[in-house]
Amino acid sequence: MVSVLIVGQPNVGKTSFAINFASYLGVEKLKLLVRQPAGFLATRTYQPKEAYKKLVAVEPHKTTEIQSIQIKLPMGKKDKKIRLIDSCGLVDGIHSKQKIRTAMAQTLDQLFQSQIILHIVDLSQFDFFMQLKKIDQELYNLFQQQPGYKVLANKLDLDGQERNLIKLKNLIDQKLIIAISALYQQGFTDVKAFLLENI
Ligand SMILES: Nc1nc2c(ncn2[C@@H]2O[C@H](COP(=O)(O)OP(=O)(O)O)[C@@H](O)[C@H]2O)c(=O)[nH]1
Ligand SMILES: [Mg+2]
Repeated sequence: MVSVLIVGQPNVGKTSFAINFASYLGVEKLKLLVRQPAGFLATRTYQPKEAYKKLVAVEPHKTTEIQSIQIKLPMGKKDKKIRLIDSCGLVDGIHSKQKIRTAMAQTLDQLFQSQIILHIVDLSQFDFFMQLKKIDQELYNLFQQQPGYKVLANKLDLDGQERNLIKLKNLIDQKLIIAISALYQQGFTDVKAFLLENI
């Protein structure tokens, strides 16, 4: 099974993308491996709406993280199974909480085991920073040559984001960018096409 890893900083929309993309691909029941607050993993079944309410957080690093969703992609007469993996947000520096440091280390491990990496950045954060954050730049430097790598420029639905998209296109190779709105399922056709080309 092909692993598709979703990475990026906290709050960029990784979980929103995972749930809404699965829903876009026709998954009605999301069977999720979810890490419980006590630390162990358990399988839970959710409808997309329910999953969204439970797992999308306004505050970063919600402890109950999705681990993975299995999805069938229609390929000709056959279906191809993929594993969509939502990861803990990566941040610059060393996080003060042990639990989050461990989760970040797991994400780094996953990075080198996944054929496809969807690196999500939040366009609306560009107002303040004008350049990629260090961790985003490092991910980009590491994986830009890899065929299964794309940068998903998220939150295109918010005001003024077209301008930030242009800024982003000046910073990194535009061929590697897909502009999306994880919330409104914008750009999902392109993401699906990219996956079909690479699995
Ligand atoms: N406007 C807008 N908000 C979004 C979008 N995607 C995510 N968000 C919001 O960003 C916040 C963080 O989303 P979440 O999926 O939990 O981010 P994660 O920490 O990367 O998993 C939530 O308040 C979401 O509703 C988007 O495409 N557009
Ligand atoms: Mg999340």
